[in-house]
Amino acid sequence: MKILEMHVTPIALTDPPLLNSVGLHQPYALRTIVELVTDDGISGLGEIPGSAKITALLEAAKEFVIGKDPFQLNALYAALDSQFRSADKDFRGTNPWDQRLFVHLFSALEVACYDIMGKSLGRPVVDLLGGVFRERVPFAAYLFYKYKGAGGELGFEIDPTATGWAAARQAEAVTPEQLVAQAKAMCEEYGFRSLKLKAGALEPDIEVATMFALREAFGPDTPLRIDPNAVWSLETAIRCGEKMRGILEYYEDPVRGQDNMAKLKKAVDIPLATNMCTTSFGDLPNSIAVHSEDIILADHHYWGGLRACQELAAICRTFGRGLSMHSNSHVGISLTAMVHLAAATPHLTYDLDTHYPWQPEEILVGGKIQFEDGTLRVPHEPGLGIELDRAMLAKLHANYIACGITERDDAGEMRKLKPEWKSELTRW
Ligand code: GKR
Ligand code: MG
Repeated sequence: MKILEMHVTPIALTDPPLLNSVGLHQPYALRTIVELVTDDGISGLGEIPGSAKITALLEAAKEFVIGKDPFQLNALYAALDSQFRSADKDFRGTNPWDQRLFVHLFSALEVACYDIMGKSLGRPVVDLLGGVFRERVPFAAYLFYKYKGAGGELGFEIDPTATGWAAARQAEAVTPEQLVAQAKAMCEEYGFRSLKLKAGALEPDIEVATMFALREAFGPDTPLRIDPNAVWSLETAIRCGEKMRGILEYYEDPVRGQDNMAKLKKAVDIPLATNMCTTSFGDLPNSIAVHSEDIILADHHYWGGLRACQELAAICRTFGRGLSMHSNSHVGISLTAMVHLAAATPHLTYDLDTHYPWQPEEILVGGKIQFEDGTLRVPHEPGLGIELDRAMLAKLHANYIACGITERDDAGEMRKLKPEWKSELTRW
């Protein structure tokens, strides 16, 4: 079997004005869809964060992908590694999201190859990753402070006819009370059982008060997490950690870097989690040595694919670290790949993150994937078990062309409202 065609389609998804430590979400979030087609007409799908840089890299990779056997992932990796790895310099960057390109590139192609392998064998991807360990994969509610607005064409406007979660997604949330309302609406719609607050956006005391308001509203049996994306000083993280000690399931990246995380760990008795300080295999030896976190939030887009995340799971199990999954704005190809991976990975110890509720669009036949009690069932159909809605893909590609955004820039978006605003590595 050979790959004959590779199609790369950047898309732009409606994204509301969500706040984080580095500014404000732009009205559109970028993703890139990759489709591989084999000589026997089987097609496979992959999805990764979008940017002009990743589109260019994928285009440059085409000549090394076409002609390869989708079952020979090691050969594909070797061919791409020798051409593109050095260009990347493993630079993760200081933003909450990972800016390395090579891991994204390989992740998109690996997932598409797994989709092809599954379809050609008549088996779901989960079966190629070791088989079903759990039928249903649990996710957490991902809560954001936000300005009023639907994002996309509406920007800071809202659709007054929206109801339920569609209305709550557009509502302002800058106080603990508004955040609780957002959490209730999201949980009502999706059935999530754990809550994660994206913090680092407002004064730490307001964010701590929000955690207590969530605890009050949801009770002690709902696990709570807070993620300031590394903009708290060690002193602030210790002070806030001491306050929240009894109510947190885990404390995600309150401070920057493994050494600060290790110091925090010694000072407060709360499990620490990360998708910022330990983000590659190269980071693992020091993570283990200094014990910078208890839980690693894997992400197949950032760790270089599904198999890489299973290798990470084995390392976490060996060294007594927990494992969960990180997320960024995405549609159903990424979500479904996460579900196959999670279903096949026994050592996955927490409900997964997903931004999925924040995006109204879907590019799969059947529309938005439906959650049941905060979980998704692993598909049993061949491959990923999904089908591309080509009309929606074309529409969201047209959004990409029209919106003019080619790189995520939350700080720039915030400066449109507050010209003096600037990113800081440690803000509080
Ligand atoms: O989308 O604002 C955001 C998040 O902050 C995202 O970029 C992070 O990568 O979800 C993230 C996290 O740090 O957990
Ligand atoms: Mg995080």
